[in-house]
Amino acid sequence: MKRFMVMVSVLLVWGGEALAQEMPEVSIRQVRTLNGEGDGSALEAELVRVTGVTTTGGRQYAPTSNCDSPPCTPGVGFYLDDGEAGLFVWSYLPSAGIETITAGQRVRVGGLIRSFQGRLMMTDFIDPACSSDSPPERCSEGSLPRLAPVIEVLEAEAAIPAPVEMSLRGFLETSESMEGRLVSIAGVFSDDLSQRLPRAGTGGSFQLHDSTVLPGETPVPIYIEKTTDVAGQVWPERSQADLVAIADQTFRGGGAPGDNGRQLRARTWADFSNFRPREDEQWPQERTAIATLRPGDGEANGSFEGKRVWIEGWLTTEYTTFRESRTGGVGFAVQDDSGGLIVRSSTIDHIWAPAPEGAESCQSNTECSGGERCGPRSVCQAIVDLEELRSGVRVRVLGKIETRRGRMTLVDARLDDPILIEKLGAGGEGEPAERVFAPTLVTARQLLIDGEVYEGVLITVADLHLADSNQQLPRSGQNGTFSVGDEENVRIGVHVERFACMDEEGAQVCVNRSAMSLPPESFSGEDQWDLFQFDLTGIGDEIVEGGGAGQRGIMPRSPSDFSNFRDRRPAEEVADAGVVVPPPPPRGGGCGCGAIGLESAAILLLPLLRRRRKRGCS
Ligand SMILES: [Ca+2]
Ligand SMILES: [Ca+2]
Repeated sequence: MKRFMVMVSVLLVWGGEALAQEMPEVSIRQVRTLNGEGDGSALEAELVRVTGVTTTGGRQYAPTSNCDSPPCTPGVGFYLDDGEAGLFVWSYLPSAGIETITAGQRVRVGGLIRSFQGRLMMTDFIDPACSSDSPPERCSEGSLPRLAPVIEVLEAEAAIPAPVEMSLRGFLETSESMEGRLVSIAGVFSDDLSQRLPRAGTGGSFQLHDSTVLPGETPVPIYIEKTTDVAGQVWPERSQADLVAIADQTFRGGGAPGDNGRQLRARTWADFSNFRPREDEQWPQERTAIATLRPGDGEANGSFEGKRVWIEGWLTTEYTTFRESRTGGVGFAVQDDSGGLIVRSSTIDHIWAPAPEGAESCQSNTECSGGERCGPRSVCQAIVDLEELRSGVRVRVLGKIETRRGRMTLVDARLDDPILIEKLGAGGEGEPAERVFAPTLVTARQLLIDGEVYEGVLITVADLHLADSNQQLPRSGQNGTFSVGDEENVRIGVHVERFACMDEEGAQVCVNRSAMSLPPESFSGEDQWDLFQFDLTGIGDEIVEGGGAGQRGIMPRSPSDFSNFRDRRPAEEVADAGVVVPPPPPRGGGCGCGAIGLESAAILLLPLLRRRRKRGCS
């Protein structure tokens, strides 16, 4: 500050350009040197001159500080780079002439060095004459007169310094010395299909990833001024691009700048080049038999864990049986001749028709015609309503293998790279378009010992009873478990999905439609519900609670998967109790569906169970 005052006392008799002549010439690197506190330039609040080549034209940038109110003209600015360091020059004074600056001019600029929210710039300054002992008259009217940075064009056409090549990670790790410089970053992409560049005439940030800042990590924003031609452009979906941009920093609040608020600043759409499909993950070119995906003995995960796979098979459940959420997505089990697998996605609202031979490749929907859309494998494909995905249909699924709490599932590869589900017709090798698998008959003991083989597979375990008669089914619309056992008292878990339901005569009947205590009131054995036996069909499952071994279990698809109810008690005992009619399966009465009460639901369900048994499962 002292130095500033000395300089001012020398300069006060001159104004304008003459004033600039007296500002000390420094390199941009010197301006970039941090002060002792580390929160601004070593030349903070001083008037200096720097020389460099413009890397942007003027009039690109919106106000970057709170100018005096009311009102002030929109700020204009440009960037300067001398091949060693870069600097933002910015003014809100209409007299600055910054608008006439074009990219690629060698200029000498004099002005005030100032940091604002982490961004260092050369900007307008108060007329030094007003600080003198006898200030001129103009200094006494209203706010103190300000002067814009003084610009001398030394060369009308100069070579713009080459951008500094780096990765997004490298950029985040740069220091103050890189701010204001032109940088180039190869292979940037968005990991969110719903993300859009700002609409024309508006500004905003666009979040970027690359091979060093992966999806799932905090992305790096590029700020797009509303005055650039980037606003209003369309980022081709599932594409990566090479990018040239200004290294920038901006953050709110005080404190040392550190690495806070590193962002890029867009210059022009021409800086986004070489759009091409992303290479970070490729879809497999061959299908894998489902059993191959399973881990071997003693392994937690198979060799496909975290990888993208392609499977084909037939649905063994409805597509909504194991849904990700109440609002959308799909969840179902699929089976081939080798094994079964649970498929889940929270991102899709349609499935695809198989891509025809020689289908057009694409990067976005706009490149596809005839109602087709750009599919996950970057080819144009027709879409099919989700409703066509029924139990028994043949499908191809491309997704990522992910095991959570012991349960292996096929899920979306990434947020912006959802699972691909194609409804297939009959296959070339005699595969039928529809196929209903008979449940594999398994004992509770086999399920415990060889559980992984049966995971995802439609199975039936016979002769089960409630392991503890005091158990309650999970509350309505919630996932949960209860325990069943066989006559050897081998116990397995029943894993209830909140969408384990079936449509029956207009009403949805769910395993856990509403909470109920067992046994139901209509059972004459009173609270001895465990004295009844039933067979249970469902998808073989595993859930690891905390650490240790997984709990093997079975996921019923609907109430009708509980079948063949009968009394465990000796015949004479049953006769004594006067029981003739077996109780309904453990399902919720009342259902939240209003009309059906507990007892009437029981009556409705009995003929239903008989019908299903007659029809058979295979
Ligand atoms: Ca800074
Ligand atoms: Ca497992």
